[in-house]
Formats: sequence, structure tokens, C-alpha cells
Amino acid sequence: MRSLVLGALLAAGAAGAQTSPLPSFEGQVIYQVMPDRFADGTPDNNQGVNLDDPRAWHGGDLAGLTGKLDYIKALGATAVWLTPVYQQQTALTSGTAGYHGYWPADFRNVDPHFGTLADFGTFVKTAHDDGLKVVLDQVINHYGYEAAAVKVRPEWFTTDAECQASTDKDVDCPLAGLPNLKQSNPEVTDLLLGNDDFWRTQGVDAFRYDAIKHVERPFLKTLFARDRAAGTWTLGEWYDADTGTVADWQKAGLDSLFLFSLQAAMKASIMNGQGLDAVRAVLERQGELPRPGEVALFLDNHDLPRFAQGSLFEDVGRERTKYGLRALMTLRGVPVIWQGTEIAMRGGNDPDNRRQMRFEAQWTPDERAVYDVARGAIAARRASPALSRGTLALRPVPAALSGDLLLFTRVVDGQRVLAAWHNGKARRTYSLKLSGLGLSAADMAAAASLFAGQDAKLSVKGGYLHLSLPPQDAAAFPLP
Ligand SMILES: [Ca+2]
Ligand SMILES: [Ca+2]
Repeated sequence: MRSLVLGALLAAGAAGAQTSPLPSFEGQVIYQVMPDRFADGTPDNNQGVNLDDPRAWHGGDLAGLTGKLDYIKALGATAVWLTPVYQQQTALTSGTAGYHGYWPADFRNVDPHFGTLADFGTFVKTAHDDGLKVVLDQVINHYGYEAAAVKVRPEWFTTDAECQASTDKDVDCPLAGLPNLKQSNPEVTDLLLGNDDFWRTQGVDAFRYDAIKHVERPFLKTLFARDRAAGTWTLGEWYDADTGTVADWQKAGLDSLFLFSLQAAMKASIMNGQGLDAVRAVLERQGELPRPGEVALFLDNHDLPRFAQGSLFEDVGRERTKYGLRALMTLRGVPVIWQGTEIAMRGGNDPDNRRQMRFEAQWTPDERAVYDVARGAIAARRASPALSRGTLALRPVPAALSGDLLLFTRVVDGQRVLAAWHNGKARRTYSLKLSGLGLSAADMAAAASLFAGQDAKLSVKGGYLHLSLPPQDAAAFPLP
């Protein structure tokens, strides 16, 4: 069923002539914010706030976020992705408030906890003045459980009988019991397309579409085509997407999706110490991707346990988060950093992974050290065209080293960078034949990693590449 519909989408895409460049975020670094858990700009809108309850509103708002754009810019991000800021259902469901934004009651209003539409405008203008792009989360699959529309417009939603009879239950049945929109209903189509236009008019540069696995395919085709025509970059969330799924949907008109399979592999390899073969296996499939430079790459997000949570020991979690952040900045794609990962915040499943963000004055020296690595790695990536936009080519290493050593080059306009991820538990020097790596390079004296504060070196002599690498870290070297 799915492949049949996708086939139709592909055919339609091929028929439409591409006259203008496709929307692109290649070279960007996105910072993900959940506004309720980020920064509280004013107590005036803190109805029902309880910082001791992880399922309650915590008071963060658009004024607070706007006030922290300097922080996001200083980290080095170039774009901000906000989880939804729509007006939410006011009732609790299962003891949980709509603080996360995924239980909309009115798609064209800002929830009073976050502020007003004017506050949103101020946020967008300030972000743009700071050179930051704005990515807004869009919910297109459902309303909140207690939204008035569910009772007022029952024909907009699938019934139990329709769900039972459906051959595509991912699409036609409720996700987590949420009132399931029928995107093929003309009124629903108009509503959702109009929502996009509404937020575009507010100055949004890109949309992150929630739960696209659960949305009717013909509607998605229409939606993505309209966004593309408007120059809006689109990022889809297909939970657990692997390279094949990302490739299918890029062909169908989405600019980007989150590559969940790479996140899982990085968590296993970097945080859980399982060797680098899982990461290599994902990267070996990058040739399937029509636009690898657009794919969204991440260590964690608001739906997954925190990256640092993968180790019982807080110091190990922090050190391996540094490794993960540096590794992320060597990859081809668009890195996305979830608020707090730059200080290795901990937290298990939702809502524990959404603890209140803490800023500089509240950090421990250890947290500041993680931040310094994050900022340095982002700066190195942005300063290097090869790391930002270069093609990625895996370099073979001897089988005995494959769990401990991952090598790839990033190349653009004749500039070359060699990325080296080292999973070994001790510092080690590797001497590898250049020809075995498929490389040639003139002799060069020892060069330092592009990542500041890292004791890693590369030299070339007599046809051999010599790498001196710290334990459990990722480095990047200029290659002449
Ligand atoms: Ca507030
Ligand atoms: Ca659905």
C-alpha cells in the first residue's frame, strides 16, 4: 500500500519541472527548543505552573526564548526549531498538560502560556535580525484530546469503524488515542494548508512536520509541493526512519527527515560502547539518499531518552556526550541539537527528558566543559566548508580495527578533511597505508585537529597516514 502510493508521488514529482533551486538547509546547525521548558520571560502568563511536576506547565514562553537568542547564537546554531506553540487544550489528559504543544485546540493562535501572536512576531523578527532561521513544528495528524473541534466537527475525524476497516492503520487509526484528522476531507485539507500559510505569513522559514507516518499520503504530496513552491524547507518526522525511508520521502518531495537509524547507531556505538560498525553500516547506505546534505542528524530529542542517560555514571555520560557532539559535527547533513544536550543534561523517557533548561549561571564546571566542546565543534564545522557541505566518503580500515576506528573524508571544492572517530578506551596511534584508504597525500608534519582543545594529531610520511587519537573521541583533520 505504502510503496504503491509513494510510486504515484514519485511519478508526479518527476513530471513537474524544477525551475528554481530547492529549499536547502545544508550548512545550517539547528537548535531545538521546547519553549515551556526553556526560559521564562514573564510570570504574568504562568497559570497552573508547577516546576515540581514534570507533566505540568513550567512557565517558559516566547519572551523568554527571545531573550535567549543570544545564547543560541553564541553556541553557534544558525536556526531554531520550536516545538508547537499553538493554543492547547486547557484540560489535562492522563494528568498531563499541553505544555509540549502537541495537543492543539486552535492551530492559528499562540497558547497564552507562551504569550501572544505579537510575541511570536517579535521572536521571529529578533531571530532574523540575529541571522537565525526559524523552524516551526506543525501538527497535521490530530487535534488535542479535549479540543472543541472534536465535538463541533465530528466529520473531520476518523471513526472507530473506519479505523477497524482500514488496511493502513498507521494512517487511519488514532496515534496514542488522539482525535485523528481525515486529511482527505476538503475542509480539513483547507484547514491544514491554511495553517501553513498562516504561519508562513508570520515569517517562519521552515516546517518540521510531526508524525508524517500517520498522515494521508495524497495530502502530504499536496502539502510538500506547496511548501516547495513557497520556498519553505520541510523536515519530516517519521519515527524510526532508516535510510530507505528517508530516501523514499526525499524523492516524494520532502527536503529532509530525521535519520533515526543513525541516532540509534550513534547511541549504541558512542554512548553504549558497542563499537563503530553500527554507525558504519548506516553511513554505507548514504548513496541511496537523493539529498544527503539535507538530512537531519541528532543525538537525542524530546521523544527519546537523553543521550547522556545512556551511561549510569554522570562523568562517563558527559565525556561521551563530548565525543558524540564532535562526531555529529563531522557528518554530512544538518545537525540538530536538543536544548540541554550541549551541557549533557540527563533524563529518561518522556517527560523526564524534558527537564527545565539551565543556563550559564546554573552550570557546574563539568557542564561548562561540555558546552565549550559543543561550541568549539560547531565553530569548527561552520569554519570548514568541507565539514559543512562536503561529500562524505567512507575509508576502509583493517577488519581488526573496524569497531574502534571509523574514517571518512569530507570534500568540497578541492578542500579535504579527514574525520576520525576513535572508540578505543585508551589513547592510540594508528599507522595506515594511504593506498589502502584510497587516498593520496603529500608528506606533511603533524597537524592538529580542527576541534579546539583536543590532543589529536595527523601526519603523512612515505605513503603512510599516522593518527594519534585520544580515547573515545572524534577528530577532524585538514588533508592537503
Ligand atoms: Ca512565563
Ligand atoms: Ca492519521
